[in-house]
Formats: sequence, structure tokens, C-alpha cells
Amino acid sequence: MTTSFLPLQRWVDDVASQTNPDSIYWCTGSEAEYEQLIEEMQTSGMLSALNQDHYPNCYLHLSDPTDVARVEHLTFICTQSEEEAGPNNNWMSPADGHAKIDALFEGAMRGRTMYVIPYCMGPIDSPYSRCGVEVTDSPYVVVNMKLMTRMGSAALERIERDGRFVKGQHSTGDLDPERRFIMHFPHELSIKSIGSGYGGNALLGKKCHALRIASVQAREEGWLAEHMLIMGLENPAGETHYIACAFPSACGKTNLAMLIPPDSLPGWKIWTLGDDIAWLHLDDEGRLRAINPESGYFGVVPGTNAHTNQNAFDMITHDTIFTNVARTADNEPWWEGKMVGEPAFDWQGRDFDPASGKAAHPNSRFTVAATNNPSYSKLADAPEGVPISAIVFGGRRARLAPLVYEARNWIHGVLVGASVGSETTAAAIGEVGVIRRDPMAMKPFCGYNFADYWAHWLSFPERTGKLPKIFHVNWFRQDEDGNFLWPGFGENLRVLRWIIDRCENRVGATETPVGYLPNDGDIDTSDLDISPDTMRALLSIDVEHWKTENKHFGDYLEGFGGRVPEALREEQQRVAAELEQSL
Ligand code: GTP
Ligand code: SPV
Ligand code: MN
Repeated sequence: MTTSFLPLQRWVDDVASQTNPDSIYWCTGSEAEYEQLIEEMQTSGMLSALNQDHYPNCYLHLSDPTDVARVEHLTFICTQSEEEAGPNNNWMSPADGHAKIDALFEGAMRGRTMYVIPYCMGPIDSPYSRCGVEVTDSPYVVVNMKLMTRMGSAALERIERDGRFVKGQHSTGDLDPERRFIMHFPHELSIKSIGSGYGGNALLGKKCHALRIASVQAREEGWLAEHMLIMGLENPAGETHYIACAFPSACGKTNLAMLIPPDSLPGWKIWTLGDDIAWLHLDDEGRLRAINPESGYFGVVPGTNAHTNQNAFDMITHDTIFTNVARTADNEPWWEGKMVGEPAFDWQGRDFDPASGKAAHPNSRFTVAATNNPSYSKLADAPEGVPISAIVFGGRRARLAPLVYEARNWIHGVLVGASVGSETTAAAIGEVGVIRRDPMAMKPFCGYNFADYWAHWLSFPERTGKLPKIFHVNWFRQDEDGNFLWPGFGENLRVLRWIIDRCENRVGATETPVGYLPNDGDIDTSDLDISPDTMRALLSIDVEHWKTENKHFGDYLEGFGGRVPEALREEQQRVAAELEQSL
């Protein structure tokens, strides 16, 4: 297979003459192709089969020990002006970016096969979907793209019909961190990535295309590309509300998206539409609708067990690729927090020795098709997407943020999103557990200047009167000893229920300078082992702490200079003034 679409054929030829692969293979996306690649990777040692009796069609990939997470310091946005990329991004001019990375691509695929992967982000027949083509020398990338996207012949047909696609050029190179770069050229609709085979660095449809490139297109075209899960909540009366939630990396999106209702909330059902990315458009009636551009999950493994999330636990017992987990003596995958079995070999394939650290890497991941999920919603394939009732921001905050609060209006909601701060996690290389600003959970993923991004968010009320309400949640508040105050996981539905009740105007709330808080008793805690004091602590606002936080955010805005929208500054100052007036 090749293509009748000349610009694509020409680009593939150009990449091939630069990188010199031994052969070129156009992916069709068939099951047979997937099985063949899995077979070949077992022969080459890139994958190993896990216990096929207990984990049928599950395989393990151990990455290079220096290549285990996203590399934000090596990720660049290449635009003519540095201002356009903004202080939230690393910047290079397009000329410098190409020169730097092209030198590394020179001959990089020698001795290897170059795979051409046409893919479609979003349902194949949705007007909201966008296509791309990734060329890569990694068969591991191909099988992951097969699970994560609509990949192969149907996508190619759409590209030939539409006449446009995002170009993604990837090579694992020599995996030397000194020769690793992820470059984005938003105005050329192109991505070049070399030196990593891991997740968001290498599966270019995901963060590179569906967030960084798409966020730039979304701004130009009047929509939003966000780091959000999409889920449906069906109440016992059979009514379903859809919500979209933005939490930073490894802060609970996958778990929330496939939550299992606790026994105390009989009759509720949860439907998963997406666990990581949402594309949001206004429809003809002015409602915000979401599609999930992906069709699979690349999820955090550690912590997954029958108590935290039985759905996720079951989902990854078959047809799953594991990356960087440990293994038991009888070749089952193992990770910290699995609660059953014990590790014999660690994530580097060595005999497990507790003295050399964790058995599974903290950012070890599973890749599965979304249809593996017991709570998969068929609407994930609906071309028109689903209408969104609420947008929910969140993060890991040991102290500051209450369990839940509601923004007063859209402008305040944009402030709430823009001021998301969260403790860093193992999803990116760097120190873990330090609080950093992560506006809308998009710090690593917004392809342009945050100041312009906030202005774009703020422009929505001019276009519709039907915007969803905006909330903030925090499952991670801790006591003095570092214990989580809130049980989390399935019990989070109690909080989501309050959010839906607010959207339906079924419940009151207390107005504070930082937003609306639940009234005493309005979050149902029946059957929960949680004291009224703890509940009050979870819903309390420490005014002094909030003043400091608000001031920090004001200082952070200064870093974006005159580009910061006036309305956002005014809203931050309004909150500051009201905090000053409260006791
Ligand atoms: P990315 O895929 O990196 O974007 O992350 P994500 O937001 O999908 O994170 P995920 O759901 O995979 O959760 C990451 C970690 O948070 C896991 O170790 C979970 O066990 C933990 N976690 C998820 N939900 C909760 C919760 O409600 N409470 C607590 N305490 N931990 C949680
Ligand atoms: C994240 O880090 O937010 C992820 C994992 O979802 S990766 O695909 O590696 O970016
Ligand atoms: Mn993510």
C-alpha cells in the first residue's frame, strides 16, 4: 500500500531519503498486522509475553532506563516569535528547530524499517476529527498507536478525501538523552521527535498532535483542545449528564473516568468516553460538545487494584501492553499497590531487590483499547460527541484546595482553571511532589502563549449563553501526618453528584470569596467512615493561605506581561479584595 495523495507520498519519500531506512511499510491497522508485529518484537526482544493463562495477549516492554517519562525540558514550540510560544513553553525559531533536529535524523533509520502510520484522532466520520500520519522506526510505537488511535486504511482514506494531515516524524534514534528532542511546528502542522520511545514523546497522535498542535488550531478555529477526561453519570432515574475534567498528569483522570459507584449509591452508572484528552466545540444550538480524539488508554499502572478500581484492574488482564512494570516468579505483571502477588523481577528485568528501589517504575503504564473497559460508552464513537454539563478542574493539593467548590461564573471559572497548582508526579522527568503552576492541567501541553489561551477561554461567553458550570475538586487533601482525608476513587461519585445537583439547581451552596462551597450535609457521607470534623476540614477555606496563593498567582500572571487579558487580572484582584474583607 502507498497513497494516491501526492503531498503525503512526497513527504514520506523525503523522510526516507533523510533517514535511510532499509524498508518502508505502510500500516493497514489490521489485526493480522498487529499480531505479526507482536511476534516480531518477541523475536527481537523488544517485547516479552506475560503469563498467557492469566494474562492472555498481554506483553511487557522494558524501556531504556533513561527513557521512562515525558521530557518537558526537551520539548519545544517552534514559531517565528518567542512571544507566540509564551513563557509557558521552550521556544526555538522554526529554522533553528529544523536544523537542530534534522541533523539528528540524518541516517537515523539505517538498518531499520520505517513504518507509515495514518491515523484519525476522533471518530472516523466525525466533522470534529483530525488526521495525521506518523512515520516511525519503532514497531512498539505502531502497536501502541493501533490500540490508542483509529489507525490504518480508513484513516488514510479520510486523509486522501480531506487533503490534509499533521506530519509526525519520529525515530528512537540512539536513545541518548543528549540527542533527544520533541519539536512542534504548529504553523507547518508538523512534529519531529527523536531519541525517545516513551509515551507522549513517541506516540505523536497524543500530546504532540491532539494537544499541542490542536490547541493552536482550536484557537484559530474557535474550539478547545484540552487535557480532560470525558465521562457520563447516569442517575437511578436513567438521566445521564456528561462532564469533562482537567487534572494534571497522574492526578486521577483515568481512575475517575472509569469509576465504580459505591454500594451506598445504588442505581448509578458511570460511562467512560475518554480518560486524557477532550476536543470541545460549540454546536449549532450553542452547547459545548466533547469528543475524545483517542480510542485507547495509556494509563498509570501503580496503585491499580481491586479496591481502588476493579474496572481498571479487570481491563488490564487481557490484550494489554505493559511498559516498565515488574514481574512475579510465574511471569505475571506486578506493581506497587497491586495488593496480590510479589515481585521477582524489577522494571529493568533484574532480580528484585528492595534496596534498589521500587519494583515497577512509578510511571509504568498500560496500553489498552478503550473497548476493553467494562464501562466503555458507545457514544465515544458518536460523530457528534456528547453535551457537557460541567467542567471540573483539579490537582494534588495537600493543604489549600477544598474537596470541591464551584466557580461563580465563567470568568471566575477561567481564573479557577488558570490558577490550578499541583504537586508534580512521575509522569514527567524531574522532582516529584513539588507544587507547580499547571493552568488547566495544560502546562506541558498548550502549544502557544498561555495569556492568549486564557483570552481564548474568556471569549466563549460572547458566543453562547449555554456554557457549562465550572468546578474545582481536590481528592488529595492530607492531615498533618500525610494521610489522605478523603477516601477517593469510587467515593468521588458523592462529590460528582453534588456537582450535577448544582448544574440542575437542585441544591444550595455557601458563597465565599473563592467560590460556592457545599452546605453542611449536602455531600452525602452515609456509610462512609468519615467524621463531621474531617468533612468540615475537607470543605474549609484557610483565608490566609488563600491570600498567599492568590498573590502568588498574581505574580505568576506578571510573567506574561501585557498579554494577560484584563478580565483575568480584574477577577484575580476581585478575589484578593474579597479575601481581604473576610475575616
Ligand atoms: P495521565 O495519564 O498522566 O494524564 O494521568 P491521570 O490523570 O489519568 O492519572 P491516573 O488516573 O492514572 O492516576 C494516577 C495516580 O493517582 C494513581 O496512582 C492512582 O492510584 C491515584 N489516584 C487516582 N484517583 C485517586 C483518588 O481519588 N484518591 C487518591 N488518593 N489517589 C488517586
Ligand atoms: C501524561 O503525562 O499526561 C500522560 C502520559 O497522559 S504521556 O502520554 O506519556 O504524556
Ligand atoms: Mn495525560
